[in-house]
Amino acid sequence: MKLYSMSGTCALSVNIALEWIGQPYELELLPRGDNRKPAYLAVNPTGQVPTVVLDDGTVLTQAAAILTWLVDVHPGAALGATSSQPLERFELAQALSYLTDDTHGAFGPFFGPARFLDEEDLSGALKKKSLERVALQMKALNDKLGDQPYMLKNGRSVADAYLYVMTRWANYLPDGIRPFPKLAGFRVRMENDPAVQRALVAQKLAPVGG
Ligand SMILES: N[C@@H](CCC(=O)N[C@@H](CS)C(=O)NCC(=O)O)C(=O)O
Repeated sequence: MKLYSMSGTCALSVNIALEWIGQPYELELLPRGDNRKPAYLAVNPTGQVPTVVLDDGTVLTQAAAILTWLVDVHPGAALGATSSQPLERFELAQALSYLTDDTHGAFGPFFGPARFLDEEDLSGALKKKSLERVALQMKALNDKLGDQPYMLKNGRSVADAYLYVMTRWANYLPDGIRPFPKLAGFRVRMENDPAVQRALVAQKLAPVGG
């Protein structure tokens, strides 16, 4: 199995999940820009990461779908609910939808204002607005986490791998993660995990602390 990623992106979540699972995998860390070159577009025409290519050539895209698939094919790793627990399964799907759509989406105009408007002089205002939405997302995630160690009440899951990436991106907020103490504690907990540390090294990233 091969994971395509770019340093600092949401594909780190899949890398963390793979480290939790502990089975061998290959990682290709694309330099920024190579994801829009023909070689990678032939693998994933959207040019986005993560992409997972299985040994038989099957191509898997979309972080939430990849993470759910990993839960299913590695039940022993206990990274989310199995299909025999419909309500737990729902909670995992709900968490991944929220993170990959609402939370990741809130960052969209901040990371790429030109995708949303042509007027360069307005991009500062758009980025500010984007971060306001991010702050609302972080507040909701902070409240949801509460005193739980992980996002789902039944324990660690692939949703935590993705939540961790979002908490790293929270550093773009003017006050960083400081206004969200539960998320700050979660981030430290994750960074104390040797599997997360291995994924960070693989992705050429440093821990960011609480
Ligand atoms: N809906 C996709 C979004 C993936 C996505 O936005 N990936 C970003 C990195 S976090 C990316 O590849 N950006 C590079 C680009 O679009 O050129 C998913 O969940 O996998």
